[in-house]
Amino acid sequence: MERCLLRQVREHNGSEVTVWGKVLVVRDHGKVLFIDLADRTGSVQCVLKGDHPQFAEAQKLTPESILMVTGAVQDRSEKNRSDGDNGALEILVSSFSQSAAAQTLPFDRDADINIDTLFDYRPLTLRRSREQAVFRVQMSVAQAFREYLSGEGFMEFQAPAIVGGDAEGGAEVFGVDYFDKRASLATSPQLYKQILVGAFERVFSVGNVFRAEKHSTSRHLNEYTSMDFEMGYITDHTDVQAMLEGCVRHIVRQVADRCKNHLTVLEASLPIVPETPFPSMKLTEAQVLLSEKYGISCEGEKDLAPEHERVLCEHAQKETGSDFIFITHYPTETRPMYTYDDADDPGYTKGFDLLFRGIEISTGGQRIHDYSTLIEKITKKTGIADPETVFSFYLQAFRYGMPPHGGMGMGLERLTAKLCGLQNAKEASMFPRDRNRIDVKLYDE
Ligand code: AMO
Repeated sequence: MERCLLRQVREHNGSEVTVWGKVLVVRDHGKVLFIDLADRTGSVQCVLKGDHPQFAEAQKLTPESILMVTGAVQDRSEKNRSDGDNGALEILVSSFSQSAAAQTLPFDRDADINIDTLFDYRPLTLRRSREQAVFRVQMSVAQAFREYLSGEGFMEFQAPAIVGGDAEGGAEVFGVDYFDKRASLATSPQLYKQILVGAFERVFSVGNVFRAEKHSTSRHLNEYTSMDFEMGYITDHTDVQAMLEGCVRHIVRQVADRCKNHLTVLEASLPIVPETPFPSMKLTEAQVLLSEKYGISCEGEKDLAPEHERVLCEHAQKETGSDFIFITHYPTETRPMYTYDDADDPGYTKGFDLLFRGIEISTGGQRIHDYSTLIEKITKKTGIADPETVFSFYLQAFRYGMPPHGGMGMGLERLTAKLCGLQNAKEASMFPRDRNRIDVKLYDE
């Protein structure tokens, strides 16, 4: 008999179906035994009476075992009904066969577990409803990102992971042996997305990037998924901010629409996304605010500390009702070589960070498009006297006419974690890599 998905069982009330899934729980009452079975679409209660020829076999079934069940769909007795899609139904088992038996899980499926257990048993913890909800939300985020930008005339591309030179400043790259040469893993698709503006005008990518940062924090991964876009013919960084705002609005709307049940499982609340431009302030203004209103003295510092980002987000929420805030104009010296300087604000750049629920989720801005300005900036930043010797491939795009352009990169794990109310961005990575872990722990504490 053809497999009936559990979502469709209710369409067959009164007739026989064959369902195939995994055992969630077995409840043995002696004279009657219940098996809760789940597949990707839902769950259902299966029932066996004590005189069933396979009753003794059923008593030995363990959670997580894979079971094919054939039986008649019927209404549950009034007092046994529960909430949920198949809560008023059950399958009266005529026969079952076990496709795979499971050992006992090494943790309690529904309990809170610590982060090491979460990752030590990742092949199994991904089966928990909480983790399923996180990655369903994540899928909707990436899907909505693609939808929005495709609708705005952007073309998707796949960026290379093996690169010759680094875009973001050099220090934190993983080197790889590339035949008899040295190459590295890409820290971002930056140089490629800029090159592609010269060819396609508007491009985006969703792909893995690698950072050899020795951080052990709740926001850093050594491999993460970067959602990037780059667009030509802009006036300045505010055009990029406006595009990102539209994109974030679409993402949140789609998550709200498609992920109601998952958000409920996670006890997560949707963020407030303004329909008007998001609040935005310069770094120096933010520092004055932090100092004058919150007694945090950080004026003159080159960047915001995590604590500053947290306070600024709380401020934006309280004062403007927005869960998002842009901080613009970081100092030239802290930003990569491709960043556009603001002639009206010497020493500062036409770029931004987007903060959400206490953390930076995106960086972006206008880029230098003029060949000689770029050559000058690369030399100043890197000390390379003739940038053509190192960056000639990238520089071709600029020698042959490049429109004013800009773009941004957004970490999928950080955004997902904040939407789902997770404490650690690593929880929003199916298989996180950090200093201490590539699937298995690398060092004993
Ligand atoms: P940046 O290096 O700021 O900018 O990264 C952009 C966004 O990527 C995420 N992110 C990370 N997520 C997890 N672990 C990490 N180690 C990590 N590092 C960064 C953050 C961050 O805001 N090329 C520029 C982007 C651009 O200007 O287009 C870049 O990569 O969410």
